[in-house]
Amino acid sequence: MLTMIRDIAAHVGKEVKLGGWLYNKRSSGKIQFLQIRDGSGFIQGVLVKSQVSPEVWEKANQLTQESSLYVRGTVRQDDRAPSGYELDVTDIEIIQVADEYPIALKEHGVEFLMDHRHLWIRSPRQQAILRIRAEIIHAIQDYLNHNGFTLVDPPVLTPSSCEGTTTLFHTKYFDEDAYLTQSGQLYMEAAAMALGRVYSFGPTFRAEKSKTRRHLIEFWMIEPEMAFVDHEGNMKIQEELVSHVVQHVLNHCRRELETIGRDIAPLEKVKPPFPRITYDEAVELLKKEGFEFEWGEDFGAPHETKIAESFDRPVFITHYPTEIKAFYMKPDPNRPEVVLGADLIAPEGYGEIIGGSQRIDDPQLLEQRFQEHNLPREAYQWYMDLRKYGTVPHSGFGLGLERTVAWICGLDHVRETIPFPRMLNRLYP
Ligand code: NSS
Repeated sequence: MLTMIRDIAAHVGKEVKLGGWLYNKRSSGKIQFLQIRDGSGFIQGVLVKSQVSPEVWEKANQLTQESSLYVRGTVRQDDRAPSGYELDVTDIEIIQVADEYPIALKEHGVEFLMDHRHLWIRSPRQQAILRIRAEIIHAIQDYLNHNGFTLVDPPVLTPSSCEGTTTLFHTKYFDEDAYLTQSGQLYMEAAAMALGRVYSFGPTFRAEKSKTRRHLIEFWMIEPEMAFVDHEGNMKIQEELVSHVVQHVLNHCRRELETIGRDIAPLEKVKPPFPRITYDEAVELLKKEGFEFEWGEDFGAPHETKIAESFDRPVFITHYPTEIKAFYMKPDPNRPEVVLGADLIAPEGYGEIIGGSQRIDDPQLLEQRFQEHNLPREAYQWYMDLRKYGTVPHSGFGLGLERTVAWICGLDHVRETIPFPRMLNRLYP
């Protein structure tokens, strides 16, 4: 039976067997220090020449970076060790002496590392990020599952667009045209009419020619959709969800946050309620700051960063111009030129992490919007049915996982937030 490094505390004074890889090695001639990782953690193995057999000493000599091995030893508590424990090695079984490892323990350029992403993810920093990503997913599902939401999986192959036709990934579905999903939302609206409160979690695709630190071609989205919830109720759920996620990471990922050097002070402030400002107010704020900005334009990254600077937690920007938002967003009945929707902007310059809105529930208005947006009516017949057979007020939102991970981890690019990023110029590895 192998012991995992993460459980090592329970084995102090006992002999254990680990399976792992050699991360690094130091030697003083009489003592060898092997830094071993097994995926669950890191531990230093210590070999004293005079206390092990010549065979074991020789095996340790042969180990190169990332060589795979089984190692036997006695666990010793050592407060000076980073993990708090060391292993007094008694035996080594080499699985493979690794070829010269491309990612030596020194600085490498980003493109080189991206080309070796399949190996790069073994580094402590990348491991920590992937573990935080998994905890964020866990926290999101935990919150939604405990608040009456049912997980529903929308299709990936679709006959129509959700977020505009310019970023669709085209493919063939036998003889028909098909697209990779940009968002499961429309299907989630159908599911909300069946199950009340639902959410999806899956990959989404946008053929966006954007090469920014916030854009991926394939990214993962959490999309809750709720019957009988309006724009205000929608924002309340969002701020509770995001706060829950941040507090969960603070409580469960301290070591990982430390590994990546994240300053946690700004995260500790992330508690509801989040401030809300209207698009109009945001435009005023930008103008005061010296930006040239016309009402009706969409915000870019520099605008979002400037707006976020005024707040110490995520901020909702509400009531965007109807014209720049998706066809399904419900116009404000008191002011139809703006919508009952909001984007949630993360602090510290991380930009938009959520887009959400109340949906149009009136069949006539929806018909009109299809025409204005030039959408092929037949492909949306089923979506219209949702307004014919018991339409109700409903709302939902999409939380971009990678942007959320980038913000919580304090990373300057989304490429490190996903195991194998798909970007404008990258489909490999
Ligand atoms: O386009 S969104 O703003 N909204 C939707 O797709 C809605 N249909 C969601 C819904 O209401 N169910 O995208 C939502 C979020 C956005 O705030 C970002 O955090 C993320 O999805 N997003 C992206 N992340 C990474 N890369 C790209 N290209 C990207 N596009 C959106």
